[in-house]
Amino acid sequence: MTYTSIIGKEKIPELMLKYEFALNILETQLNILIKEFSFLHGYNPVEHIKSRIKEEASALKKLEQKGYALTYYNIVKHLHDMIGIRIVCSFLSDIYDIVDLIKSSPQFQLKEEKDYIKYPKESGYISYHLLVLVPICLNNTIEYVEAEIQIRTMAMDFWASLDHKIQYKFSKDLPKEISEQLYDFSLDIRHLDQKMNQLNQIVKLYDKK
Ligand code: 0O2
Repeated sequence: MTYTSIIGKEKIPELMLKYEFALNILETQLNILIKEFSFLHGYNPVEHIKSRIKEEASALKKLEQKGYALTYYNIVKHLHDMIGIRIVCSFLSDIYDIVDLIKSSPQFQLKEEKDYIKYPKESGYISYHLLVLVPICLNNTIEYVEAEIQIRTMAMDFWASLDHKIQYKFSKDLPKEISEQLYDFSLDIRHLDQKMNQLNQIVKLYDKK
């Protein structure tokens, strides 16, 4: 698949620039929010943050997988994760602290929320997704750009990274025995996260003593 096959491709460079601006704003806002949280609570719930703008080739592949024509319009309308930020936390409870923090901040406009922790995907995928609208000012007008924030523990991130690698290797046709094993491993991850979270509650009691 080539870049030249997109309808409206002349508008893509400007779109990519908008994504870059929006990502810069989002990263700054999130960093401030998390630093303030750490200052107030004396605890930083975040292990690390990763961000990316989806490359054109991946965007085209995703449009094709979703059955949409390769157009500029469809990228804007149907790809909600062109801007992606992943916040990796230590413990399960940290995820909900971060989610509450983002949702209660007036800086973020929430568009959608997906709790794949309570309702894991069929593959076994677990994470918390927030879709936010980032305001950017261009030519004296405010435009809202969508961005997906994925919030997960290190254990969930470990599973998702390896799952992604394996899925990529097999393209669409993941053999059943492999998808079943991946699902089973995701159950182990969920169990481990719960146990670690319980242990952390006990550790917190020691802090209070
Ligand atoms: P990449 O390479 O991470 O960018 P929708 O937006 O609701 O129309 P979509 O896009 O499928 O549908 O939304 P979803 O499932 O809420 O979020 C998509 C992203 O979540 C994926 O982006 C992955 O990052 C992650 N994800 C979802 N399901 C899985 C899974 O089964 N395994 C892994 N490893 N990650 C998953 P991309 O664009 O698919 O990939």
